[in-house]
Amino acid sequence: MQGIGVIGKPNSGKSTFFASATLADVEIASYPFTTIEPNVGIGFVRGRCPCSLLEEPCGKCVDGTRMVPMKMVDVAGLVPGAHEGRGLGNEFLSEAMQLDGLLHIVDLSGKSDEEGRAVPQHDPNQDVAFIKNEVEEWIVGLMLRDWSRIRKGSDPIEKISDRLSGIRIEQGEVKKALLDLGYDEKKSNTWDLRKMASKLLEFSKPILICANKCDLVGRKDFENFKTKVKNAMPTSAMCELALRRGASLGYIDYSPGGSSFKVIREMTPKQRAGLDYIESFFETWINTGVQDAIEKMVYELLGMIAVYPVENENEFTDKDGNVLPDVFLVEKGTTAKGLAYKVHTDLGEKFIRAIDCKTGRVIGADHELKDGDVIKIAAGR
Ligand SMILES: Nc1nc2c(ncn2[C@@H]2O[C@H](COP(=O)(O)OP(=O)(O)O)[C@@H](O)[C@H]2O)c(=O)[nH]1
Ligand SMILES: [Mg+2]
Repeated sequence: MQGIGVIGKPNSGKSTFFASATLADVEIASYPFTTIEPNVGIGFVRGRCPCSLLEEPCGKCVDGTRMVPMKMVDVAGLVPGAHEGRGLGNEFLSEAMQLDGLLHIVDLSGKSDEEGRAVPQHDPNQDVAFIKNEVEEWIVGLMLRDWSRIRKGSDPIEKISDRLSGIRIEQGEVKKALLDLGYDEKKSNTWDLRKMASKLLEFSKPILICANKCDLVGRKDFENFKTKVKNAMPTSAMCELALRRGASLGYIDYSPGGSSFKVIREMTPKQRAGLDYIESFFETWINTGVQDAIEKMVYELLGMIAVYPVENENEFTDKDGNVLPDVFLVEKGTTAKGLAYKVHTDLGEKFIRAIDCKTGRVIGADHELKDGDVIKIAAGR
């Protein structure tokens, strides 16, 4: 998995969202939850830890919840005309399109225009439309670079896939998109590149709308917004960041995705006022939505599952005795051998068989893995 990105216009809250998502006061295996480069960091999704099957807890999960790491990228702000290079839009779009899925952070408060400048009123639906437009036009531009060659002769699917391989859109996805649009290889087809771009995005680069700054509006405003943008989730990146900072500094108990927090250390009146704001936020909203949005993207829209490779099938340990040392996010449908390749190319090449450690059963190369599987891979020398 390459990771997920946050995109949107300037000032919608992308960096706040990214900072909150990549801040956690835990360090797991080789993944400190922190920023790798200014705009690249490690976030996580929650998973049920398989250590409940062991006599002793693994020590890496919190009450049975394991944080499964995943790369996140804070893509710089996109403005209208980005696909033509406005505001370095080309570069930013090309960075975003390397990723598996995108969270589009929309400013639901309506207090900033399409360029992120403060205004009294702005319709957030317009932002959903303009970002979609920029992303689609950028893909159209990519296909156009080769279009005369693609339309001539045979195998347009293969040629389009070639053109799009740089942004990791696979041949199967191109085929699915074209068939869905009524493409028929036996007939002469008319091509609507814009519709193709839209379909390709639908099948291979899901975009989830995060209606951010929901703390500044009421539920009704969100419901209104949602009538036009079906898959939107309400988020308050600012509240999530404050909560995670408070937790990492030891002032409060809070677990990401939670619906409350508990004060555990004395604080200044200013800090207290900040928490009062969040307390009233929780009266209207179930949670900040940040963790839920990430998990909806990873588990639902991208269809990922979390699997745990180990070396000892009874103890769930690696060769040094670390319990459940690693966890990988892989696509649904990944096989035992596929996992072996993800752990190490060598392990894939020398794969003999695997063991489903929860049941103790031997499984073959083509066995499809399930979420939460603990897998031992046996390989030759
Ligand atoms: N009230 C509120 N403000 C937010 C929220 N998220 C971000 N902001 C504020 O919006 C401004 C722009 O945020 P930033 O993350 O820098 O936006 P970016 O340009 O999209 O990266 C900052 O003042 C943030 O504190 C939110 O959920 N609620
Ligand atoms: Mg920013």
